[in-house]
Amino acid sequence: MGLNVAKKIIKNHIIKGEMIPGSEISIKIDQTLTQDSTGTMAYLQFEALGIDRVKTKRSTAYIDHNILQSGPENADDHLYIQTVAKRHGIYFSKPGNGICHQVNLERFGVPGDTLLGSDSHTPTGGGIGMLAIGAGGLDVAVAMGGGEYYINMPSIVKVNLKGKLKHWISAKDIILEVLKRLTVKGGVGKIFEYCGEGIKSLSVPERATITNMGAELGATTSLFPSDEVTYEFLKAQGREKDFIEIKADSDAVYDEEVEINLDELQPLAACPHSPDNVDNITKLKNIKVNQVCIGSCTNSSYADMMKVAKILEGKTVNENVSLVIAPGSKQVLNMLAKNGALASIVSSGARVLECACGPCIGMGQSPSTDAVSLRTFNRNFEGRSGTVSAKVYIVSPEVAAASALTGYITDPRDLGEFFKVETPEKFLINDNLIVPPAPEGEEVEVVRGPNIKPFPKAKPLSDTVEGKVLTKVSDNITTDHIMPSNAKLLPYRSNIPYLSEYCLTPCDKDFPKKAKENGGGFIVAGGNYGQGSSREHAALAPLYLGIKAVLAKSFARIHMANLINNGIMPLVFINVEDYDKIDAMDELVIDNAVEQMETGVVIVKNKTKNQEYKMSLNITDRQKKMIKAGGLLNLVKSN
Ligand code: MIC
Ligand code: SF4
Repeated sequence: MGLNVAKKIIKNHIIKGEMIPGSEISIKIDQTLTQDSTGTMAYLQFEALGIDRVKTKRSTAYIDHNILQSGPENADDHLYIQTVAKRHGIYFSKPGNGICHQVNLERFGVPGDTLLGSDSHTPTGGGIGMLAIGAGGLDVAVAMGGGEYYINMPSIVKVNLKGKLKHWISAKDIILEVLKRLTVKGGVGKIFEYCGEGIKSLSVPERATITNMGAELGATTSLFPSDEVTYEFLKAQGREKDFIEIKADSDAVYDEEVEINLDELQPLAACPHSPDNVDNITKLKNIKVNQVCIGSCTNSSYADMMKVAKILEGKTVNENVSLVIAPGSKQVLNMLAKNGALASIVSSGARVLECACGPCIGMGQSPSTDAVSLRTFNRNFEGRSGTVSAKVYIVSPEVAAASALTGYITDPRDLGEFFKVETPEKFLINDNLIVPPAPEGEEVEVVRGPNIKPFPKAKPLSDTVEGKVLTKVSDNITTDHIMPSNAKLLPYRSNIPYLSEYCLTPCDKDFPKKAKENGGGFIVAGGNYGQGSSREHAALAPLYLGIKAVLAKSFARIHMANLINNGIMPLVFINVEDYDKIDAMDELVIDNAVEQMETGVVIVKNKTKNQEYKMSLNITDRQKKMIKAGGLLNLVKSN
């Protein structure tokens, strides 16, 4: 039986288990990446493992999320990351070099390699034929130390792209179409493998737009084969030696299939407040736009920026629109500066931001009250922009640039004559913002600023777990709700005590206070709890506040792993109706917790209502050991 691309890479990296969907496997990790807002924690955890040198082929620490430096906290964290990286064998990408996923694709991505990144959009690397997975910082720390990475073997979905994109329709519209069909829960436990005639006309950065937003499906990862297109991209990056061909066998078997006819695609937008709330641009045409933001790890490649520059060339941004543009990397910005496209952008009235995440993670450019903001980003969760009442639409760069000119949501097909931007034969290569690690054995002092506080460590599971339901939340709660990130909070990513004061406050402003007053307790949640970011802080802050278990209808993959890694039980309602029976402040107890946990079914007693709920703890034996030991760090150290 032939193999698909995903299975070929997994087969080459598998250490334990078998490739049977749903069963636990462990794989060897070739490369890791971290970014600054998850990186400090990941490196503190790496240090706690007591390993001197990373054991990966390449590990890179990027600074891209939090580079506003509105106080010393960011700069302190950057210095810590720079020095800890140098000390332990990790490459350091200085602020200004670009967004981790964009730079990794350009400079380090290798087809057929595995990449584990402490950022949920790590699957961007799937655009170059890597098996690239997002995870919590602790999993990445363990992988840096040479530890294998455990996942449940995903089922593999074939996404068969037929035909060719029509003029003004773009890669963004492909992934928005997938999201429209499958929703933000539709990818859990799956890998999306793109194939078919249609992939031939998609460049590596276009492919990466698609695999990047596979994260919004909740997927484990997404990927494309490594083919002629991949070779051309690597050659243009001066890295043809990194190329290997990886294509699915002609008789490859898949678990599911989705077919998309590119000829039929329309320009699309994800409407407020979810990436799967997708509609046709033609239906949204009269909506007035206040702000347009172009960039992010999804749409900030050279080709994206060139398309935008050409649309803006010789024109002026509408007087009622604030347009900001953040090229994804120094390479992209440098090329735009050299070929004059930057001049078109600037003279149109656009404001050019640093090559970083910026507004995508609420680091500035919060829209005005009730504003409509069009963004080429990947997430439009409520409040993520920093303005709770803002209405954020996710669109392609073409739609964004066209709308910035007219002041209304605009179909780019109305722009008139089409132009095509080709992948350049040679990208401008200058890696002078990558600092290599110190040679082995060389002394490096690791600098720790006062903002870096010790992270909370879980305790081994006790036999009786009891407490109150501190809050009850609904479906699709994101990690932005659990641990909000914005310009005020992002500087405190290495200070869990401070961050915990904001934990779950967008849903329940008194949550931290109640948790403290009651000495911790439980969270009750709906489906897909914890979708979005890989931030471990969404588990560490609850841990700090004494949360013992989360009772939910279902969990998002990375958040569930983060909870377990930090010794918090993710319990799933076996009878979904039980969710409705529980109220906030009910008193719950789990007797014989250790014994019950081993069986995989846990009875939670509601002392207030005199009821019992059957919960499943559908986790592997290794994860059970972790919960028992009080988290992954305790387990790894005891091994
Ligand atoms: C995001 O897009 O939500 C982030 C910010 O990049 C996060 C990482 C973080 O919270 O630091 C992610 O995607 O994992
Ligand atoms: Fe940065 Fe936004 Fe990409 Fe997250 S989604 S890595 S915040 S650009």
